[in-house]
This record gives sequence, C-alpha cells and structure tokens, in this order.
Amino acid sequence: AEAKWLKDYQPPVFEVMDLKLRFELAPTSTVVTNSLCCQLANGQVLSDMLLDGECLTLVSIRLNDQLLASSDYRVTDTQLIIHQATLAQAVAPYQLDIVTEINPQANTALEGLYLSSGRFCTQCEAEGFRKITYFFDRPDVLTTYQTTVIADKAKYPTLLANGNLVSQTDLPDGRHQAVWVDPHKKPCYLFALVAGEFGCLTDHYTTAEGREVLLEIYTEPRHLAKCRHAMDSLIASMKWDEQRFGLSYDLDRYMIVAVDDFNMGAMENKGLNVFNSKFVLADADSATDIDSEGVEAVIAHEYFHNWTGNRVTCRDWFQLTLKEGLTVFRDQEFTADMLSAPVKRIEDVRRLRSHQFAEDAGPMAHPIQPQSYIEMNNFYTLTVYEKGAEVVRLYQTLLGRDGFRKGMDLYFQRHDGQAVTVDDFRLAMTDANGRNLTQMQAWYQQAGTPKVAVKITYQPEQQAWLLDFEQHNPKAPKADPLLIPIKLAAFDGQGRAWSLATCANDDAALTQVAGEWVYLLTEATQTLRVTGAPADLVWSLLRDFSAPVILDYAMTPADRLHLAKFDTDPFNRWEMVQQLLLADLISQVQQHEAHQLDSQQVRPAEAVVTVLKTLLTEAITDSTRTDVDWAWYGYALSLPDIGYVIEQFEPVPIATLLQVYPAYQRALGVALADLWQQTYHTQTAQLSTDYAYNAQAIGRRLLKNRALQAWLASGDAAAVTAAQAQYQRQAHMTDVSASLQGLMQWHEAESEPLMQDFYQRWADQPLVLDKWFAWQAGYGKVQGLSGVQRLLEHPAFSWTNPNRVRSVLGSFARLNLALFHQTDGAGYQWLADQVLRLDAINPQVAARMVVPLIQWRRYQPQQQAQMRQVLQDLHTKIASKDVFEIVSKALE
Ligand code: HT7
Ligand code: ZN
Repeated sequence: AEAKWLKDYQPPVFEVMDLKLRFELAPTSTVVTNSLCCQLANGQVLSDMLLDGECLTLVSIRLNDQLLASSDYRVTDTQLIIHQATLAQAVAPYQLDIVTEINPQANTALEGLYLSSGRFCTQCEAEGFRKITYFFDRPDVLTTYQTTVIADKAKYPTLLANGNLVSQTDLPDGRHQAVWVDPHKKPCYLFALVAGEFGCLTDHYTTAEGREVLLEIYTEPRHLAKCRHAMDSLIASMKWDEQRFGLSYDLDRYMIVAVDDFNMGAMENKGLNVFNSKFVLADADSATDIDSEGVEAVIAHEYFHNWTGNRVTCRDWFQLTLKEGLTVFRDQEFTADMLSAPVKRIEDVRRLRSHQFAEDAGPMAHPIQPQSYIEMNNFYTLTVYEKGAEVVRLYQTLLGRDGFRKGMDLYFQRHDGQAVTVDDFRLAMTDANGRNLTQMQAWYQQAGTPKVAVKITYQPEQQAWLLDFEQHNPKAPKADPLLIPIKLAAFDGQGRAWSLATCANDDAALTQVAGEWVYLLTEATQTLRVTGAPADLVWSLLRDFSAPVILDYAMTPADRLHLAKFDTDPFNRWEMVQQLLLADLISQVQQHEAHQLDSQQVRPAEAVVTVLKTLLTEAITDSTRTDVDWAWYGYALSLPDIGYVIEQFEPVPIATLLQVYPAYQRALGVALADLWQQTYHTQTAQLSTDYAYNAQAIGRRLLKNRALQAWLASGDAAAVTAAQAQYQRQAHMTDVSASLQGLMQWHEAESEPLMQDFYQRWADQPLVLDKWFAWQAGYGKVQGLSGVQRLLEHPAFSWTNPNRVRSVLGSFARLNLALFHQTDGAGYQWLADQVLRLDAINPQVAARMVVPLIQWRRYQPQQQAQMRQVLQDLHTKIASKDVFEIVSKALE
C-alpha cells in the first residue's frame, strides 16, 4: 500500500462542467450510467485522463458518442485510463458516457452504494464515489449533478438524491424513476442517493432571506415518532447559524435519512444528509440524555457543514481539518448556547484529554494537517476533529467573537464555491482583523500535545509576581514555538478577583480580549512580570482551557482549594477539584507500586474529602434552587476518567491502576456515603416524573445519577435497593441506563434479572439493544472473556452492523480494562482475533477497533510483549490497507 503526500499535490488536469448519473437499482446488479462533460483545466496540457474507480465492472465507454474500443483505454484495479491519443482524436469538451455495474448487496464495507436493511444508500466521503462509478474522486473537482434513480416502485417507493426533485414518473414494468438536480457545484464526496421504504416527518423553515425550506426526516416507518427531537434540533441549528454567523440555507429542501448500518455518525451530503440512526432517533423511553445531546450536536454539525465544508470545501484531504475542525467548533458553540456553556467546555476538554491526548502521544500521532496517509479513512481522527476545533477556537480567543466573525465573513466572501486550504482560512482571519497570525501555522504542522511549564514566584521587596512560562512539545522538540494564549486571573486571600488593570504595565503580550486577560506566549520561554500586587494572590491560569496544552504547574492543595472555592471561571473551578483528585489518585498508585499501600488501604486524602463534602453539602442545601448549573456539580464530583489517569504514567502500571482506581471509587463512596445518598434523594425529589430536555433537568439527572453511582460503589445495600427501584420505575432511559450501569459495575449479580428484563423489553429496538450489548461487554466481569465471547454468538449480534460491533468490541477494550489487560494477555489476543475477522467484512470499522492495542509501548514490559506479539501476528495476516496502516505505524 502506497502513501499519498501533501507535498505531491497537483491541481486537476480536467475540469468537469456537468455530470449526469443514471442508476437502475437492483440489489446484486445495479447499472450506473455516468455522462460527464469535461475539458482541459486552465493552463493544463493534454495527457492521459485518469479516472478513479474500484470494484466496478465496466460495461461500455463512449467518447463524444463513439463507442471506444478496448485499445483506446486501460483499466486497472483502481483506475480507468483513457489514452491521450484517444482524446487527441476527439473534440473538446469531451462527452464521456461510461456504463458500469456494481453489487450493492455484497458491499459490507458500507462505502459507495450499499444496502442497509433492504434500503439503498450511499457513503462517498472520503473516497467512496470511486466505488460507484469512474470519476475524478478528489474534492477539488466540483461540478453540477443531475441524478436519475430508477427502481421497483413497490420495494423502493422513496427515491432521493441531492438537490431539488424535478420529476417523478411511473415506468411500465412496475418501476418508477425520480430525477433530481443539484444546482450547486460540489465535489463527488458530497453525492448521495437513497432508495427504499421510509416514513417521513416533515416541517418547514423560513430563512432570514425569506426562502421557504421543506424539512424532511426519513426513517423506518415504525420509528417516525422518535424524530421530533432531531427536527427541533435542525430548526434550532438553522436559526442559530443565521444569528451567530449570518449563514442561511440555500436550497428549497433539506433531507435527513436515518439508516441502521453506518460507519460513522452522519454525512453532510448536499441537501441529503445520511445519518446513523443513533443520531436521529431519540425519545425519552429509548434514549438517554447523552444520546439526545448527541442527536442535537450531530444534526447541527451536519447542517453547519452546508457552509463550512460544502459551499467552501477542501482542496485535498490533507485539509480535512479546514471543514471538520471548524464545524466541530461551530457545533460546540451551538451546544454551549443551547444547554450550558461551562458544562459543554468541561465535556469537550474531558474528551480531548482522555482520548485525543492519547492519540497525540501514540504511534498514530499526526498534525491536524497530516502530511501523508495510506488510507484516508484512518485520518478522521480526534486530532483532526477535536484538536482541530481547539485550534479554530484559538482564533476566537485571540480575536474575540467579533473579530472571529469578521474573519468568517471574509472567508465566505473570498471562497464561496471554492476548494481551499487551511492557509486560506488563516489568511481570512488575518486580513479581516489586520493581525499577523503567521505563527498560527505551526499549530497545523506539529503532532503532539505541547507542554507549558509555569513557575510563579513573588518578590516581596518589589511587590512583584514573576510568572515564568516555558513551552515545549515532546513529540516535536525542534519545532518552532507556538502562539499560545493563556487566559489568566488572580484571586487574593479573601477570594476577591484582583484586577490586572491596576498593573497592566508595559508587557505587550498581556492583552485584554472581551474583558478577559490573555497572556500571549510566542517564545519558548517568556516571563510575565506583574508589579504592585499583593503577596496573597493565587493565580488562575489557562482559564476556560484557553489552549490545547498540558499545563505543568505544581500548585499546593491549599491553592487548589482556594480556587475551587473562589475562581469566577467555572471551568477552572472544576479543574481545581479534578486536579486535587488526580494528584491524590496518582500518589496512591505510586504508593501501591512501591508496596507502601495495599488496595484495602486506598483512601481519599483529606483535601479531597473536604472539597467534595463542601460541594455535596451545597448541592443538598441548594437543591430547590433553579439557577444552579447542576451538571457542573455532577462533573466536579466525578473522578477524572481512567483514560486521563492512564495518560499520567509512563510506563503505565496498569495492574496497579486497575486495583487502585476502583478501590478509590469505593473508598470515596464510603467516606461520603450519607451525602451521596442525600444528594440522590434531594435531586430525585426535584425532578418531575415527566421527562424534559433542558439544561436544568439534564443537570439534575446527571448529578443524581452520579450520586447513585458513588453510593452504589460504597457497598451500601440501600443503594442497591434504590437502583433497583429506579430501574423498576422505568421513568426514562437516562434513569434506566444509570441504574443498570451502576449495578453492573458494583453489584453484577443483582443486575442480572434486570438485564434479562431489559432484553425482553427492547429486543426489537436495535439502538437500545446496542446498550445491552455494550454494558455487558464493558462491565461484565463475572464470566470473564467467555462472557464477552458469548455476546458475539448471541443471535442478535451482527458483524455487518457497525453499531453492534462497536457495542461489543469497542466497549470491551475501552471500558472492560480488567479483562482487556488480563495478565495472560488473552484479552489482547481476543480483540486481535475479532479485528481480523471484521477486517474481511468492514475494514474501516476494523481499523478503529484495533486502536486500543497500538498503545503497547506505553505499558510495562509484560503487557508490551503480549501486545506487540499480537500486533506482529496481525500484521502478517491482515488484508486491508486500513488496518495495515495502523498496525504498521504501531510496530515502527
Ligand atoms: N464528514 C463526515 C465524515 C466521514 C464519514 C461519515 C460517514 C461514514 C463514513 C465517513 N467517512 C468520513 C462526517 C462528519 O464529520 O460530519
Ligand atoms: Zn463533520
């Protein structure tokens, strides 16, 4: 398998003026007629025409209506090459009519045209269009599309494609046809076609420009009632994008189709989004709050792509973060406005630190603009998406919301209808604000999470504080320093915010943006001197997580407690509690490793108990208040994710960690059992039995269920009774799920009858059944690996449904760490065996499932050897370039 490189980019040789596609749909043999009109692009000279195509059976090719002979062209596994000599004999523009045949039913990779539960659908990003027909499958070739879809009317009553429906006709032989025209030029990765039997929820939206838009959500008819939340989210997104960015929708119809078999979350095809049904279907009975928030965010994300991705697209796939980082940033801002901004920030940073930081420290580490890839699908990563969004956020932190908006306006003004690069985005931000942002370039080019070490000292004689900053990136030690904005503030001994304005001396790097102080790091080392300031200040740094870095700043527990109490930035108040917990956990793991402590002796430190006690007491006392951000309390009272704790060690003493972490959870449960119980009851009392989707109610449920978890961990029998009762009430899936997960984790035997009951209730609802599989794979310990193996043999398990596969394989490796890392290495071997099996069915998903194994170098010698052996073995057997690329990098 050969790598493609950013440095080798060449502009397209041919320009496509129009593309007409005709599909005669049949499960095992669909005929695709592709009529494309093209000419040499400006400044190009005639050469062979290279059209991408894979897994296609060529039927015929005509050039300007002349049937080509086999000597006029060449077909390889990946291309159709029309010889230069053939073209030279024809008159431009070239009209090519290419007929091919494909087998959607055999397409279990779910890329190109495939069948999902008897419905046809497509997935073209990144390079799937080449599995539908021969074409220039690259994002910088844009053209208009007309799509004719022909199929049996009884089996496939709904026929959809991008754009506007121009005609629908019955054909004599029981078939019918629909013709769709998309007037907007687009790259082929945004092409979509759907055909099958669907129910449809409709609504309308009138844009700020006065356009009447028909909104449609298509799903299996039995699921129609679960589409309302998705529709409300779509309408809210359309409104929000007009208000925040002045961006309106540009077609008369916006369609969303939910399908069960889907490799990722959703796809932003122009005017016809295709979604994993997980991100469309949600009602209180069957979806948790987290699921509903996912629906809202993904609906918004795909909608926002209409401008950031579709109207302005990427020049090549190395620019993926241009659309994904920016669109994630936009969906984060949307969710922050819909629910709670601080909580959204906390959730995003938790995710970044637990997962993206690990990716950035491992063998798959890459800059947000990768330099090369073998399989593009492997680069739809947390780095390109989440870190990419953090880099976009840096512009807003530097320029303020207004400055950022000016940059966005200029970006659209300059590049609407174009395929551009991340440099074009930076230049728009630069030019719109008259700021030199050249240094931002480095954020696109370096892999690895930068570290910022801070030392703070006070000089009493001068009443001066010295803040020494040093930045370095262990993955790129020689790289240029980055532009890192550090939002900061200081609080005096009484907890009063101390105004930096009184001393904002002559340091040009210290600026105020939207009322916040921002210190701009531009050098490898830099010192901020603050004079005329009292000695009792406590510094709050990297407020709101103002840059995606690791802050190395040794604070005393007392200072952390001080900020946990007084900081005005809710993110940093949360952060201080988390740091107290993390430092305590690390210290107990270290003591356990040094044989100074056994699991029975694990106890939270006094400072931890104090701060959590204070928070719980506040939550209990204030429980009737309606102006409290309860989700903030829920997160402040949660332990740092184990993934983040793992990140703190090199090598990772996994066996010890897997004893200490649950022992710590148990001890925390015991130490504060009464308060957890009271929190559970006081919050329950405030929650109406009717489900409501708003920040207050979501926050209360989050806190209540966090309290239930901790109370269950304490071992108190009353907690088990409370969890069982919560399950039996069947109020909504958020509560059902919390009770079952808590019981499975801490009282597996007691969870069993409830799990059986759950199965009976939900056996016919795939998305809910995914949870049943995921909980057992993620938390089931009693039956060991054979219990997880049995899930694969369950009649409801399916290798061709990615959600189901992720529920078992993904949850096992992510959550069931005790089994995954079991000492004989059988957990590693089991996962590798399943990856190999999956690789033959769906390489894209298989490549995701292998990732937990690639971190092998971070572990101690025994696990290292076991994981490496499993990977080496896999390397010799694997067929796909997807898994091959990841395993090869891991073994480099
Ligand atoms: N732009 C999409 C990325 C994508 C994808 C989606 C579904 C299946 C396969 C896919 N490959 C790439 C999704 C998004 O970020 O909005
Ligand atoms: Zn996206």
